[in-house]
Amino acid sequence: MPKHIDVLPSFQRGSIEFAPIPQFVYTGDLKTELQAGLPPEAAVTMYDHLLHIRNFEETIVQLKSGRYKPLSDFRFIGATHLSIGQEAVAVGTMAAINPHDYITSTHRGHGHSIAKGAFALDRAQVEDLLEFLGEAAANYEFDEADRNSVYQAALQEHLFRTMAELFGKEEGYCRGRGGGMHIADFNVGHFGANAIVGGSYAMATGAAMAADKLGDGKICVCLVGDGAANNGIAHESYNFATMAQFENGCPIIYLIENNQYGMTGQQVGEVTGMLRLARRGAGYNDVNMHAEVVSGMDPLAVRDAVKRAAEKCRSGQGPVLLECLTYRYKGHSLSDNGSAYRSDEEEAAWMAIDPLKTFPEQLIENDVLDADAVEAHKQAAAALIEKAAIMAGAATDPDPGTIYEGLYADTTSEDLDDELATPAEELLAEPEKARRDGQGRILARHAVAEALMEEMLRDRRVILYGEDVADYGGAFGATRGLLEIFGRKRVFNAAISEAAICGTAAGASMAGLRPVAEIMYIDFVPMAMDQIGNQAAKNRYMFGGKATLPLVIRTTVGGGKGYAGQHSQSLEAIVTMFPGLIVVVPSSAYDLKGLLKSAIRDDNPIIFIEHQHLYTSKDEVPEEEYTIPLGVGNITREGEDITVVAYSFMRHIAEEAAQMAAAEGISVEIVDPRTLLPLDTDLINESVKKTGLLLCVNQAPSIGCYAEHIAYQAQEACFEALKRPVRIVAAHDVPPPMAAPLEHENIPSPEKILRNIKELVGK
Ligand SMILES: Cc1ncc(C[n+]2csc(CCOP(=O)(O)OP(=O)(O)O)c2C)c(N)n1
Ligand SMILES: [Mg+2]
Repeated sequence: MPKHIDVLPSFQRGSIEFAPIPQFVYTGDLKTELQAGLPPEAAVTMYDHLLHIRNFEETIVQLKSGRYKPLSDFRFIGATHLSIGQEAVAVGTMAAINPHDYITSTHRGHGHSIAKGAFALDRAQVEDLLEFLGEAAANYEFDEADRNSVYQAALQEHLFRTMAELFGKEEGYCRGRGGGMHIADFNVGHFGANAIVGGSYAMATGAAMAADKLGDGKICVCLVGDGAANNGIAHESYNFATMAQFENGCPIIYLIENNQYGMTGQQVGEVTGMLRLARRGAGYNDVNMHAEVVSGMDPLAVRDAVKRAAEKCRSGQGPVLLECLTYRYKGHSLSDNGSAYRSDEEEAAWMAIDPLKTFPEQLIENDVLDADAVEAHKQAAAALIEKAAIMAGAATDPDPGTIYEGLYADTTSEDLDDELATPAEELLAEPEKARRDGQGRILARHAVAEALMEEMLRDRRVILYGEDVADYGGAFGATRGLLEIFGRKRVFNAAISEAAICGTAAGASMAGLRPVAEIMYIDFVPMAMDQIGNQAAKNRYMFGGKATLPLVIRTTVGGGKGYAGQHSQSLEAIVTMFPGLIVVVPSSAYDLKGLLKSAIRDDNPIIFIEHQHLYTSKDEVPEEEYTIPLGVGNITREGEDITVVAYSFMRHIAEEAAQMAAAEGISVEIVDPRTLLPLDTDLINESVKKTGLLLCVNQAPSIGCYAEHIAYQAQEACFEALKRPVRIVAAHDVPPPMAAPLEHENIPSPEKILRNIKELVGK
């Protein structure tokens, strides 16, 4: 690919100029909005939703105290992070975006969820309202010919599903698997509240990136707290979204809902060095991320700012950073009354500009509603919430027998519509298969590139990114040639931001792409552990089985090169601790290609671990289409006396040992599980039952390694058949050392495996 920007030396004296960051530019009010064409009904709707949120949250206060009369016997469990005082942000934001636009939310996200769903219903046609109600329609009385009566039923159902989720009920938006801190509604682009502070930053960025690459006109609003804005992932995400290579910009609004405190840590004067967090926009691109400070106590100001920001995003100028100043009237949760770190004066000053007071005043002043009507709206909102709570109290507790439901998607992209193939005119170079040698063999790294190429041709939603994967072709050359064929829209270098790489892949996968991300060494995976373990792995289950995350994170394991502690670890076990992930550990070029193709087609988040030693090994790899199913192991050597389970490169070390054992008359069977999560226990245990002896080999230190799990499950399943206790050959319990003799001692060798085989067999 031709280089388009040369980096030439330039040392001109001067200073770096920053454009000013505007604050509180909105000068309007309800009067000017009405004059400018805001329908009075729309203003009333905004008021209604302010009331719904306030009432909902106040009901939680009552429920938690046990004094909620309509449900006096109900015991409310779960978190109580309430947004009383902050309603104008939720309402102003959702009033400004389209129903299909994406949002991500926070642990304090009841209001976001209520407003996102409610504004979507406001704009829905009768058919859509009926579809939303589904079978629940039978629970309501309404007249299909009267949109308003259908709407009232749908709104009631929405508030009920929200409350039911907080109550942990089957009818809740996430079937009670997520609760209030993880509520999501994929029907209206609500990609989830997040109880990891800042956890949604990268996912939101990925969703916006997907919207841009798919050209579907959507934007994403990433709602975060002031505390979240100080987390590392915030900075990685801002940088990712402002990468100059995104020529259309990234259509995301980072909306910091600054309620002045983290849990108790105060943003101004304590945990940051600046007055306004919007200032950070200047750190990421030359237009300050169009940053702006907005009154978060005025729903019209928020609506105005978000509307302008959304227009910027839709016209290719994203991202935008908005800071909305607001205040939570309650403590961090109901176990904190806020008095340890806040003054009465401060609380009173914010409450004096309460949107639930100022907005209805404006409605009355502008003759939109009279005082009686305002009162009637208050009563109506209270009645809706009360009914939602009563219905939620009577709703269904999940059946413990359903505990695994929603963990894995059982779908793939196997039956793909031809229209999703990459059109020939989009190809920048002729795609060519790797050149085979006389025996039909290719290098394993070429097998990886070939799998990627084939899948990118087959499905235009597959994109590839990571550190140095573009022009350079990846640190191990496994992506070489792909940029030339597919161009930078689909193959691009990410910043050195492992968390942002993995988190954006998760978000993009929820928004319609099928990303393949590369993390150069598995040693760097801990940098991205929240994104992998708390976000990608858990989203489907936490959101009631409603999210689909077809993404692959390719990474590598090394060792044996003297790269020492931080480039030689075998960390596969840490990703197996997160149910929801699939973990693949191929051991040959043939398997790399077939398994990677299956992984890309699978609808689950996959960690695909390639061993660096394999890249330059050769194997016969057909040019013809083939895939290898995930979760199915392989007997790579048949034997009678002992079973050795070994995966990835260790399979080859075990095979060397098996050959040496054969010379001594011992017949070794080798099982390569190929996938660790899920594990092909049937294949392993069948072999163990046949041989009566099991040795598990892996390259990780012995404590907590995956071989321990293989050993444990086998001794449980095959206890009767086992002649001796199961054994493990693993690395020593030290960080990988650099010096050759130490490193050699550390990594399981054929000799060490042979010694253990002989001891087990008794020879
Ligand atoms: C990564 C992480 N660290 C700490 C916490 C504990 N915690 C929960 S909410 C919170 C404060 C978050 O502050 P902010 O982002 O401003 O949101 P707010 O609570 O003010 O809405 C903290 C520290 C957490 N959930 N996640
Ligand atoms: Mg805060």
